[in-house]
Amino acid sequence: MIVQVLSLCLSFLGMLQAAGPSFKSSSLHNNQVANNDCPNCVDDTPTPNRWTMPLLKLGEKRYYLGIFFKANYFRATQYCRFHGMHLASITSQEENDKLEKYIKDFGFGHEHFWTSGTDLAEEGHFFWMSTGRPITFTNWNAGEPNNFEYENGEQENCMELWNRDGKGMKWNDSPCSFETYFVCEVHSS
Ligand SMILES: [Ca+2]
Ligand SMILES: [Ca+2]
Repeated sequence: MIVQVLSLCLSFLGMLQAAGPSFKSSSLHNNQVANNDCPNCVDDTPTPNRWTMPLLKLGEKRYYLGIFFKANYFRATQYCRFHGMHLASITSQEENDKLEKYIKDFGFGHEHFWTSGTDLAEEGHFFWMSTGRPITFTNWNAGEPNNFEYENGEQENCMELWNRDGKGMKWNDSPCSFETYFVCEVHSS
């Protein structure tokens, strides 16, 4: 019995030795630089990115919904840029309608969403921060933009989507410090 167990152990060790070198060499090959001075670091050489985000496809444009945390206009901008995107622009009724349907289908039709629209540079002149282009197609809620001024003196200079009247997700200028969800966009070309 003891001989049999020893025999099994030896053959198992033999398998480990046989498998060892190939495992080690590929591991070293991938992490050779990082392992020298930082054993726990991951290799920072470019590798294919297999991480994907759920995106609404619209021609060359893709929309991403930021629905996992609320952020002010600037932090939302930063989040989008960090992931290679911009806060959204909406340049046609078709884009507006499909984005609205996408948001409603997610069950977020009652929420507010930042776009990249802003008149921070010049009061009353809105443009898309994502593209630098002036706004041509418009979809404001009635009476908007109204540049409402709050008690702390902040005015409304950032554009959000908001179904204010139950008539769909139309546009509203809102204080940029307001924390809410947001829409990022990325162009596939
Ligand atoms: Ca304003
Ligand atoms: Ca407003």
